[in-house]
Amino acid sequence: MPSTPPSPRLIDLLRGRDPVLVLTGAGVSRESGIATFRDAGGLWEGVDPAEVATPEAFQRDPARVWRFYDARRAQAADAEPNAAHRAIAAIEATGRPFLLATQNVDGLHERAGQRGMVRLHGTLWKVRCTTCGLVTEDRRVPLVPLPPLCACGGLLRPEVVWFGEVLPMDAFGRAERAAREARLCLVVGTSSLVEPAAGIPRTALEAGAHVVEINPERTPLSPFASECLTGPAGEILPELLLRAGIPMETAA
Ligand code: BV8
Ligand code: ZN
Repeated sequence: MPSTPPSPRLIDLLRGRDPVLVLTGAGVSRESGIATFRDAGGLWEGVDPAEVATPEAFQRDPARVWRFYDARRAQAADAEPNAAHRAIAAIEATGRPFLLATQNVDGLHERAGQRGMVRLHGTLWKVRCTTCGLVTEDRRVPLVPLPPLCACGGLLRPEVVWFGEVLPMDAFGRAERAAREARLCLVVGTSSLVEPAAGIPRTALEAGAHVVEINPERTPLSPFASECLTGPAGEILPELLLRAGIPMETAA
């Protein structure tokens, strides 16, 4: 359990029927064995994001960018959802108004049975043709040839949001609306460094929600959060559900 126990307010809100918004980042997949971006040993240690996560990088060297994403697809394909993913799906399963807004692209929330969710930064498991614009599901691991080509001959890119690219407006719009309605906002496993996703919990705070950060480390959100539960999400979330009497789905 986290260093500081959860507040009675948090347990009451989890027990209740008020709307809940959950925002997740790479930390929620850490206990599935998927590297985060900015932790020690993370995906971007020794790699400049501008080299692999911008349209310019893709323009300059598509094979280099695809090697980075092909490796992440292989890692995600081998990973299983962990207790944090299952706990978030269990909160939704209570039937209260719920939305998950994830920055993650690994597909583990979906595999944990999550329904009501928006993907703020896209998904590893779709590709988009840079010539004809066709978006298709693509689960090939590994990708051969690399870089992959569309049936029209055009170069395919990952359907993810790179730096300098606009987030999918419907996804971001739904997350912002949910942030204004939520009475409880759980912010799980994100360094809260990347905008505009990092602004979503601020919207919830301004609308009077109880905002709870679940993270082993402090982040720029920590000083503003209603409470911070310090520790791994895979331990803290199941414990919270136990205290709130919310059943965890048995392994799907
Ligand atoms: C936009 C691609 C504008 C997908 C990603 C200054 C200069 C340049 C740009 C900017 C700037 N200031 C602001 C910007 C904009 C920029 C930005 O925010 N930059 C930051 C870095 C300064 N944002 C953008 O460019 C966005 N677009 O603004 O467009 C625009 C407007 C109009 C018209 C045109 C354009 C696009 C943002 C999306 C970028 N894409 N990646 C992919 O490959 O996945 S960002 C990348 O970071 C990932 O997508 C990831 O989702 C995101 C956030 O990272 P986290 O998920 O938080 O992961 P991280 O490793 O950082 O943290 C993990 C956390 O987990 C840690 O806190 C750790 O303690 C914790 N943890 C570890 N273990 C556990 C745990 N927690 C719980 N349990 C555990 N067990
Ligand atoms: Zn095409």
